[in-house]
Amino acid sequence: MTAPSVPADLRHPALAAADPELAALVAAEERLQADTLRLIPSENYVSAAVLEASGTVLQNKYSEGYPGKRYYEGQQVIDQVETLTAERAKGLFGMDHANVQPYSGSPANLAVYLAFIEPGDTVLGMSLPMGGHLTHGWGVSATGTWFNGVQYGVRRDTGRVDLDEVRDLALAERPKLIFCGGTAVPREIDFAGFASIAREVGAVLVADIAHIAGLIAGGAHPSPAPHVDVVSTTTHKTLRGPRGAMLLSRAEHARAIDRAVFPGLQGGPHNQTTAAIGVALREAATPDFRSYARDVVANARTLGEELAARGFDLVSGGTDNHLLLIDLTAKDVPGKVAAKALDRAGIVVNHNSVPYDTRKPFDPSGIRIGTPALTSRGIPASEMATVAEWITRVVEAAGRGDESTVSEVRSEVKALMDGYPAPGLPVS
Ligand code: DSN
Repeated sequence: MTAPSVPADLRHPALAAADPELAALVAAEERLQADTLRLIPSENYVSAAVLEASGTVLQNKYSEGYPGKRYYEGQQVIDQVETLTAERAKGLFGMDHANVQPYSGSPANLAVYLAFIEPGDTVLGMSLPMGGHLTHGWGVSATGTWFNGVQYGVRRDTGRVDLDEVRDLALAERPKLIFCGGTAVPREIDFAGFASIAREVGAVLVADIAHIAGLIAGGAHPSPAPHVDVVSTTTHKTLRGPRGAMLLSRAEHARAIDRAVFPGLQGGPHNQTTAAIGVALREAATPDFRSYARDVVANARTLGEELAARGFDLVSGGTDNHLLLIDLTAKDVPGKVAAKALDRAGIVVNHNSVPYDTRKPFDPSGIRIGTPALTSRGIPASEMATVAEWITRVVEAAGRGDESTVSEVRSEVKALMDGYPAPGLPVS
């Protein structure tokens, strides 16, 4: 790939001097993130403080093991970093135990399997095309290959999970592990309902809150803490931390979780990431973050209403959280065609399967959008009509091959973005 001709950024002088080619790529990505309307619901902008913590000398240190029980010396500081971060995680999410070492969401979920079940055992999770995650027992994932993945979905008429159906499946299949949560679930998760099913069949219940962790921390979604055995989450979505993950659990599962993460699955933790998670958790405990979480949901709800008013078909009819799943079948534009046109217009989304999709996963009928990143820029609900109008113009233009409308919207997007500088990025 040819590096774009972007001048080396003075924000990273050592990088620019040592490796101008990569410095130029970093500067180009900064420009792209500053200039575009980023609507991928699993992405965000971290604060300058989180960025700084991610780039510290903590990354120079090996520390396999846990605080006080390491396989390397020189842990005087690292032990404090990890303990502080784990304490903040426990406090924020109200769980007895926190393991802050998983490298990301998939290894975190794999550690849960290692902690609680054996290969061949049954796991019940939401199917990927219905909104679940690969690691909830989907066939092409190791979790659906090494374990017996049984999958629930959403009802065709409501687009929502039907707990009676989940219970029937659980009673028939007797899973040892149940996952609730997912990656394209626009509605509130009924943790208490899942817990009652898990108790009935004697399964360990895991809430995968990767998408909604920030909403839970900010009080904009109910907490799983009173109901579930384990909470798995990434730290970089609505929680607005670095790319990483955490496993939280009841006290009785602490040892099994810790042994599964290390030495079961991973080697040394990424200490610079641990510190940056700690910073994000401190930020997430503030009143400002509570307002942010509320605003994320308000923006998504308003954007959903504006899109529905323009003829878009929202799976489940709307949203309770940060995310909208849109079926473009009625617009007669495939999801990928729409996503590519939106990208050319400076509106970044991802194409996504919708429940009961008749198209293939790599060329599906839908797009998935969300409001965490735009809300981090301070873009208010009053701008959602404009955003919905841009999406409408571009998707309809994509259907008729009208590139000039796409270019017009690109300029309008850039103008709005210039008015709402992104955290952690240079101002234009
Ligand atoms: N991180 C998930 C998402 O984009 O929702 C995919 O693994």
